[in-house]
Amino acid sequence: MPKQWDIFCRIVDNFGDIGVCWRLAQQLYREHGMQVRLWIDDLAVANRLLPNLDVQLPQQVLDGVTIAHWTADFAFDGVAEVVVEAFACELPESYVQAMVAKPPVWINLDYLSAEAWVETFHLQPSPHPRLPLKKTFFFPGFTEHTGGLLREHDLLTRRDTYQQSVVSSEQELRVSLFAYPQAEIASLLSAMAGSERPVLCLIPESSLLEPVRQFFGDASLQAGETRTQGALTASILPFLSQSGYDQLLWSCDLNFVRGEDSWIRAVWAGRPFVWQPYVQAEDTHIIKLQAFLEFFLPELETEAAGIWHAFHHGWTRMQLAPDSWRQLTHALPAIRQHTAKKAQTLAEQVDMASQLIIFVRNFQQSQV
Ligand code: TRH
Repeated sequence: MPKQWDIFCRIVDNFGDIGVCWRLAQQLYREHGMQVRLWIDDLAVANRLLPNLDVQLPQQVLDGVTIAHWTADFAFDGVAEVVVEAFACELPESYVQAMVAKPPVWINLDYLSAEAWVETFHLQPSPHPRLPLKKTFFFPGFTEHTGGLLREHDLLTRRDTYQQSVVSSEQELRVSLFAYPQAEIASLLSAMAGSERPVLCLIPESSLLEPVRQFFGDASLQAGETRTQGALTASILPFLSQSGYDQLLWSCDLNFVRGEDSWIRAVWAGRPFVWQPYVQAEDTHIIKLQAFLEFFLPELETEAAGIWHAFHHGWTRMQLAPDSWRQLTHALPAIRQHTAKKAQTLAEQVDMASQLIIFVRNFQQSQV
């Protein structure tokens, strides 16, 4: 079994690319004993998630993973046995040329989607147009015929222990909020302010801070501070570490998440969530949303499913219907039960890091 892995991560924008790559790198090292080098082009963004990263260093070891700065004058000391090109980030040309002498297992790790076509494209090979090299498309996904979802082997056990240790308030609805800044933040916060039940809304500091400041009419609002309006108490948290963010999700009655990685962490939290997909051209994100809801909602009782479906579409399309927040809060007990069950079922599938290991092993054997 090859042990040396190079993962290439180009941070397009936001935190999802590095969020996924870091989790994967960690898991390959911790759970499968791989030697992992993670190439990152933007150490400053990575530093938000990895507070112990030294952005000045060209190379460093963090939690067992070598992190190398991927700069314009890219230099490397040999090609790894397995190369992961995250999200079609395009490997440096010099690296690709060097791969020819001893071709590695070359994997393009794609974005997550619940769309049906993913099963067909998962593990399809793609020959290099000029060089005697071949890469394989690896698609994460929700079914057994895809590459699976990122999940550490002890994640649900740690979650259960944590959730049992937290006494939740019967009175207050505890919500975490992570979304794209163009979302209808003001409508949501004012619906929360008009709730029958007190709402504590926990907001990790991100690009959401600006719309939240506007809502409260207070440009000085910052991390560590709290504001109230009606039934709403909004608390700005510092941007959390990935494990701190997991715990936040585990502790809430409802989580607003976005993109790719926080979405799946919300699923694993087993608590109700509202997912806002990353906006893409030609409404591709709406297609992704619909595919996910079609996968996730069946077996939830009809009324709650209808409310949850409508809220997701309203939130993503930025057309929240006036009564949708009240309806959602009433449907939460049914949604909570359903999500917990769904997380348990999904956790019975082989996780993504293990599937990559299996693929690499099979690939090597087929070459002998
Ligand atoms: O930041 P994102 O919007 O990333 C997006 C998506 O991945 C999208 O698919 C991609 O195309 C685009 O980037 C380029 O959302 P995402 O995927 O949820 O990533 C956020 C990461 O940040 C995730 O790993 C969780 C982490 N996080 C923390 O560690 N602490 C925090 O306080 C918060 C709010 C998030």
